[in-house]
Amino acid sequence: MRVDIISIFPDYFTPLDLSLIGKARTSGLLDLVVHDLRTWTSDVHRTVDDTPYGGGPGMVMRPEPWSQALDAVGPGTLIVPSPVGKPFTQADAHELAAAEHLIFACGRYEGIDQRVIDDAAGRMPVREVSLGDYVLFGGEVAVIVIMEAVTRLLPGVLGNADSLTEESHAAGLLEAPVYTKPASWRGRDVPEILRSGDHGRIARWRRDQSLLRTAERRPDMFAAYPPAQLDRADRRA
Ligand code: 6GU
Repeated sequence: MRVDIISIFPDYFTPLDLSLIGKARTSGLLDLVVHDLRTWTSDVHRTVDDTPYGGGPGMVMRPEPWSQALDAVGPGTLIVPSPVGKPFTQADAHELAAAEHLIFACGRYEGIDQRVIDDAAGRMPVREVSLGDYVLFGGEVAVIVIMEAVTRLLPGVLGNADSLTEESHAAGLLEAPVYTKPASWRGRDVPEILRSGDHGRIARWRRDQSLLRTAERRPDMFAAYPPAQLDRADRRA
């Protein structure tokens, strides 16, 4: 997969050299390039922003540097992280993981001139995505989050493909709690059933914990869970 990230703060992306994303890059599974938006400015001050039409606080990113940047790196699937985007989900991560080329446009200040996004949509798929109902300084940290969610879905990145099918959100439920050694710690014991070796009962216990956790912590997710996916033992739980 090819990924281009455009930002006025390229230094934000040094974490993408580390851990499994770094490994995906050195192994050639991920070809990721970070660009400084100011590369595509033409004035001596390398200006990327201006005052908003209609008035109001803050500054807006000017269209000219963005159009030149997108012409230089595109076309590809353009992702614009923004608090006014559609909520980013695991389903989106799967869709993006299937793309050949992703382009991330990191806005700062009050955002990017809307015409940049509308104009790009005439040439390539565009998604404005939000991480949640809060406001960040800019799209940079959101891009790191989205890249983690996407990269771990690329074939060959995770050693154990089972971690993908078993995990929270894959099945529309939260995962059960997990434990490791020691069996007793600060007077707290690992649930006996997990040490029983009875794989049938363990699977049932985990399923029950998933349902209970989801119902308590994510009533929205629980309500959306297809009733056809509930078995008879689930209904008892
Ligand atoms: Cl994706 N970007 C910014 N700037 N703020 C956000 C966000 C994204 N998601 C929530 N708040």
